[in-house]
Amino acid sequence: MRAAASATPGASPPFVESLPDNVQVPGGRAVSDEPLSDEPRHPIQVVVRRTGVSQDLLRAWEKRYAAVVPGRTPGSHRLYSDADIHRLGLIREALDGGRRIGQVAGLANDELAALVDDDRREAFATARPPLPRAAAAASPPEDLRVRHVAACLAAIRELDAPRLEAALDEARLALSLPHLLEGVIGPLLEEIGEAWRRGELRPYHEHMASAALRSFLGGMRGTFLAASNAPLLLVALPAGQHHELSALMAALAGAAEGWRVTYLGPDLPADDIAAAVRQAGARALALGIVFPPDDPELPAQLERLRRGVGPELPLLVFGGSAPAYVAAVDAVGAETVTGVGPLRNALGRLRRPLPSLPIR
Ligand code: B12
Repeated sequence: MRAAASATPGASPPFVESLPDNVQVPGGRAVSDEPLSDEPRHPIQVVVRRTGVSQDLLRAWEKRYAAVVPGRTPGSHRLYSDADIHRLGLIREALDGGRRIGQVAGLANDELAALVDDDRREAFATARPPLPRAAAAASPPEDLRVRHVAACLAAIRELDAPRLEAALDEARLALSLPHLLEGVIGPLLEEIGEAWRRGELRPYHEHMASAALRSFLGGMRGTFLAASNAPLLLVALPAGQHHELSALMAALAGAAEGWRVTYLGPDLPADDIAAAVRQAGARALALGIVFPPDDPELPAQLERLRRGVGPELPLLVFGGSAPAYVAAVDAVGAETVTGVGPLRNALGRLRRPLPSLPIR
């Protein structure tokens, strides 16, 4: 069995990479000709890394849908087989293709593989390139997405935090991470903002929602385990910037991409962010600029930050107000990432070593 070359969580394209060497994958075939061992030998951390599915989601899939039934160690720790990992990869890819966990969790492997092959062939047939991560992330099934957003909004209107948490967990169970963040959380936050502006929601609704989302997103990050030698991503918001939820989404996307992530939070002066980058030896910095769009101090902060971290450090800027500072962002050689997909692509790119050029 050939180990997946870049087996960082979430980074590996559909599990093609882990198919045996003798399986040709022009359009990508999900069926494995080689019988996969049923011997339980992989702890949950390995499964998380190889499939990109978080620990919590794995447990939930087992508990609610018996998607796989792992073995147990004498200490009752879960142990998964190669066949389990293969199956979980199929399920994850089926979800990325827009299917629901309830629809696919009960299918046999060959049925699952046939579904996934169909999705690939369909993508191929319509001359659309096989779905890269970003594209897959952008389009959860509309009705499903809308239903999850509506369930969250209804709980917020009722100021019912436990119901909001349950609705968020439901969405998390049903959708892959990219779908959850870009299909539900992002649009939910925009809808909250619009309802607040229309006077339908009061600041206390926004505060309750923000608090629930902060712990939900923070909690999810803990389920991704980066390799100890994985590169470090720092995530922060400069002084005067207090809207941190997309920054928490950025931190989660970085963790799902296999980076070690340190989250510094909102409203931090440039000198402090730069000192943190130097002390921690960060390989990249993601900076949130959400509101206000007209802070006269911010361009100077970006300059100080660039001076503090040196000319080489990749600086990824995101946030609804980032476009308002485009000149200052360009001047410090920062890259604007407009969503979860573009951020993951940028992090994937930064991780891949530059190809060595032939010596002429
Ligand atoms: C939650 C929230 C709050 C919370 C913040 C809590 C917290 N800890 O973060 C609280 C209640 C504190 C708050 C306060 C205020 N808020 Co407020 N807030 C919001 C809300 C609803 C969500 C913000 C958020 O995190 N959005 C996350 C994403 C969706 O936003 P974004 O990062 O800008 O997303 C863009 C990109 O980053 C990208 N993207 C989306 N998701 C992701 C994910 C990743 C990983 C990446 C890389 C990119 C990305 O796409 C988006 C579009 O470009 C927004 C509504 C909205 N539309 O965003 C209003 C909003 C930002 N707030 C607004 C305002 C006016 C205020 C207040 C001034 C209100 C007041 N009078 O008190 C204060 C200011 C506080 C301050 N000092 O800054 C306005 C700003 C208007 C403007 N001109 O831009 C908004 C837009 C509401 C509205 N519709 O008018 N707010």
